Amino acid sequence: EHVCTDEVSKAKAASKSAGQPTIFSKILDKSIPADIIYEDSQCIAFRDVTPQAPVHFLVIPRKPIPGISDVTQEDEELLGHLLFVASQVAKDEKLEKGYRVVINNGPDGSQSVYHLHVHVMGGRQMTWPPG
Ligand code: D5M
Repeated sequence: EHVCTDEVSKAKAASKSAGQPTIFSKILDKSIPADIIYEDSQCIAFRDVTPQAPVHFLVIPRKPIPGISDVTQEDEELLGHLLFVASQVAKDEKLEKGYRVVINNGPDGSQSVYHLHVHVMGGRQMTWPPG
């Protein structure tokens, strides 16, 4: 089996830069713009530039953790906070009919930006399984 969609090849290329500063560091330091819809001392949420649903935003920690596979026990509360914020922003975005929360990790997970982020997608019927 040989899967080679554009998304997948982009993600595989990106994994080679793991550990380097990412585009999300620039969003965090405001050197590039983003549509930020929530921020606090630990995280920010902003709209995804390539939305896969009518509502698609990302919640990212200010701490530059490359991915979910890189967390340590000291990140346990932060991880809970990211999910809590995801739920609150989903409410603000009026996703009362439901939504999907996704964390892509590593090449097989098609992660393309190596700064931990929680995707929240809603506003349409999602399907299962994801690709
Ligand atoms: O998803 C990374 C996501 O990040 C992908 O859905 C596009 C989004 N992205 C990339 N650059 C930007 C900027 N500059 N603003 C907003 N959103 C962005 P992954 O889970 O790594 O595949």
